[in-house]
Amino acid sequence: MYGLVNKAIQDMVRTNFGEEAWQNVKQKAAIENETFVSIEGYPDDLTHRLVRAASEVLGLSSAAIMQAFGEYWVQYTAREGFGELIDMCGDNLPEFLENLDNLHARVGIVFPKIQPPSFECTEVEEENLNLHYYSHRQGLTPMVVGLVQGLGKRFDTEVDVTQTKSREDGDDHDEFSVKYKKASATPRHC
Ligand code: 1DX
Repeated sequence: MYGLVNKAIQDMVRTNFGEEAWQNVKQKAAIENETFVSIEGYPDDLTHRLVRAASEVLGLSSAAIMQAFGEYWVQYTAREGFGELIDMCGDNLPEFLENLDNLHARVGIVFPKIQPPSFECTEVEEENLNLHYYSHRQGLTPMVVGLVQGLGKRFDTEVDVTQTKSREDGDDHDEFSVKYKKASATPRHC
């Protein structure tokens, strides 16, 4: 995956747990290079080692780390140069989820080595939809829960994400039931 992903993990660990925690994660993950370059490709294995090492150092499950990371990714990419891209892809949670493949297609024009997952929304209603997640990669599913929660924060929307199908259980892709409710406008007084 592109280095941006590893940089975001690094930033999350540093910001939330401090420099010492990050040094421990790096050591446990046996990272040789000092710094990640956003637009350079890295083996997926390195990302998995980072998640595993963070899990051990911080005493959280790998799934918890990935979920927290998904949520972090939304704000991190918004402030690390991709805010306009993200703004362009929707004004609310369901619209953004419907546009995810378009977002990745746009990134792919400039960074052709991206191997984006594919997301499809079905049964889209006022307050819920089914989100289908197709990925070239294994083991990142908990991150999707966090990604959707991060989008909820971004769009001021209460979300509830439950996985309803799993590749681990033999289904051909992962599926989530997403319930959402936009926060009502704060009343103003004159
Ligand atoms: F719900 O692969 C909300 O490297 C979501 O299964 C989900 O293959 C937001 F410059 C620039 C670059 C770089 C921008 F080239 C990525 F480096 C992409 C920015 C998406 C914002 C996918 C990252 C593939 C790298 C993948 C989980 C799980 C998708 C990570 C989250 C908005 C992004 O992202 C899987 C790769 C961007 C960029 C966004 C992703 C690769 C997502 C989301 N993906 C690289």
